[in-house]
Amino acid sequence: MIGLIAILIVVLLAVIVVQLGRVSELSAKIRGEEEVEFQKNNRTAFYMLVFLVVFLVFCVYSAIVYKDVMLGYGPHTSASAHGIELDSIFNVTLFFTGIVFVLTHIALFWFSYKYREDKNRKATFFPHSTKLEVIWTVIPSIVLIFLVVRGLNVWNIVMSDVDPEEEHIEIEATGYQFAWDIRYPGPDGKLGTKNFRLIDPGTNPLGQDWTDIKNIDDFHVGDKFVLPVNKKVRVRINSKDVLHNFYLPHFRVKMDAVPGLPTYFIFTPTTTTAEYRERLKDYPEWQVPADPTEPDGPARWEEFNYELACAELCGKGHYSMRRILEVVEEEEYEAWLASQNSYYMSNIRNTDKDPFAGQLLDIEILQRDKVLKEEFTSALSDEVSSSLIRLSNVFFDSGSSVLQDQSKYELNNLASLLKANSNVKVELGGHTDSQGDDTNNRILSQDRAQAVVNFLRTKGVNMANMTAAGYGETSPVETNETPEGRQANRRTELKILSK
Ligand SMILES: [Cu+2]
Repeated sequence: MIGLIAILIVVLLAVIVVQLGRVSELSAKIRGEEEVEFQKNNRTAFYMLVFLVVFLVFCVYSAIVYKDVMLGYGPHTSASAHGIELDSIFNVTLFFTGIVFVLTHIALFWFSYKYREDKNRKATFFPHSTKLEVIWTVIPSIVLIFLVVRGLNVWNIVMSDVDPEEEHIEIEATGYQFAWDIRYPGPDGKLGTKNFRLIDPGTNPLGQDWTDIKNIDDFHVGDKFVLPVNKKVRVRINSKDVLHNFYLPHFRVKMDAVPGLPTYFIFTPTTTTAEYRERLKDYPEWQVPADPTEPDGPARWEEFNYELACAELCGKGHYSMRRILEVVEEEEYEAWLASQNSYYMSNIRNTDKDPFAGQLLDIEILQRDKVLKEEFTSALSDEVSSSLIRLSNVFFDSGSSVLQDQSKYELNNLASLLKANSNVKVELGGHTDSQGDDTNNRILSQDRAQAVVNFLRTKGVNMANMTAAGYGETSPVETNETPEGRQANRRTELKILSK
């Protein structure tokens, strides 16, 4: 063992001696080759300049060659109104950062050339320059202020909510693992209320409250949803489980779907699917067959579709959260709407989940919300003399003045109309059919009118603006001889007393 260590020490000493010899040899060489080294530095500095020119030429060239794949150009022009604005922000930012990119690269390579090794040059001591600091602070600040203000401006345009009076379509997208459930409001133009407690995967995936008359015509769509061109669309965005993201890349629409926190996005499609296909047709990459195994099949541009995707990595089935959006002309949209079936009518109607089971539900009732508002507004205008509005969705328990739950939606709507027009004075009139005792009918109708007034008061309508009147059976609108006629006579009416 000791022998082995002794041998090792001798070997190591030998190695050290050899290495020391090498070091001195090398240092002598360096002193002799200083000149060679100097020339090498000169050459490298020159190559830096050559690289600078080649690199910048390459950048400009690739920007020109690839301009069609840049946001906002050629086939990638936005298909929505606000998208054009968003793209222009990208491009303005690219313009300024492009200038900075070119200037800093010129400075970087020029300096490495200019300040290459020079035997006669001494380093300059340059601790501070106020002028330089002002320049490199003020110029970027001005550019940044410009970019931020422009960005905020566009952000405000994109994110401002729609005025409820403004014409628009409101749909709802609910994300879950792993699909989107898309709901349309149906002919009444209003989405019904939801309550997560009512969610039942089999019969009520969104938790729609069926006592809300607005839910009755709402319909759900499958893999494809359709929107009309040039109409403002507001999308309510929800999630049932984890974070998802409602992403329509061609329309520059992107918004998180957060469980428990409804979000929205408003956009106006400006290009139909057919127009977008026509646009793609001109580009070689879209002229190849859509299916490579079928060279004679349709080209890629013919098969193009707008896509809804989820832009939040939400689980292993994330990729399957895909839906197709078709943007069409108004008439085609109307035809598509008419071909859709209400979820309530096809799944809930007359089942044990239906609060209106066995009751008449004609399409006019579904339209009541809209009609009530229209009638109210026209009764306030001077041209119309009639100031009587029938409240067709106010129901009472048989023979009593207890309001049924399903009455609350129409009365809520009425309450908001009255609150918005606080100078309007109204009378709520109760009417019965001719069956039963006259006096009892008058008392019942008075109590019912009072129940409506009380309900409206709890919703914040000024008590001083409302009176209740019981007309009993004195003012029938139909004959009392038939059940239909009697049903029409049992009613609650709103009379506008002063505007
Ligand atoms: Cu997702």
